[in-house]
Amino acid sequence: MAIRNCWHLFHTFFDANQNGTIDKKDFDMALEKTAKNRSLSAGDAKHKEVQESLSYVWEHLKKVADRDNDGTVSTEEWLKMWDEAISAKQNPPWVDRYQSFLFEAEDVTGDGKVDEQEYTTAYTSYGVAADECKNAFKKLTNGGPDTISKDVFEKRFQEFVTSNDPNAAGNYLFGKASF
Ligand SMILES: [Ca+2]
Ligand SMILES: [Ca+2]
Repeated sequence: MAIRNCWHLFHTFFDANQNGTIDKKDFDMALEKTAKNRSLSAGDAKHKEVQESLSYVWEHLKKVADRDNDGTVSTEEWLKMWDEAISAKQNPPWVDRYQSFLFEAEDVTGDGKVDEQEYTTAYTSYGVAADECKNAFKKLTNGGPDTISKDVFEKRFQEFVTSNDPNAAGNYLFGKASF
């Protein structure tokens, strides 16, 4: 994966409390953000589903990446996980579930498509500037429909992870329009 994408994913999305490592607390914050964006209350079936997805992602991320078993994933451990995944041409085992979580977190109306408004709302909650989100969404959907389906989302995710082409649309999946 292009190294900038690797760090963008780490610092903007996974290390939610920005303390330089990924641990359970970051996933608790991700749950809070998602509940707020989607107006979910604790006890709702949907809230429970999101919580289960995030636990799954964290448990599997920890299993594959936390080599020294200290309960956190450091930047070195994160990088090593991706290096190995890319060499093996196989996504880490938590990726499918994370994609589904993220897509559903963004698709507020639940119509199976993410539009510019939904994309911007989701990523501004992770601290990406709204203008940057809007520009990134244009690049992400360049030449296609103005919404992202789950299939397209998954294709762009693979580009984000594996492509070294700075013009690949997948670079814009996580709200960053300039590098
Ligand atoms: Ca953290
Ligand atoms: Ca560790």
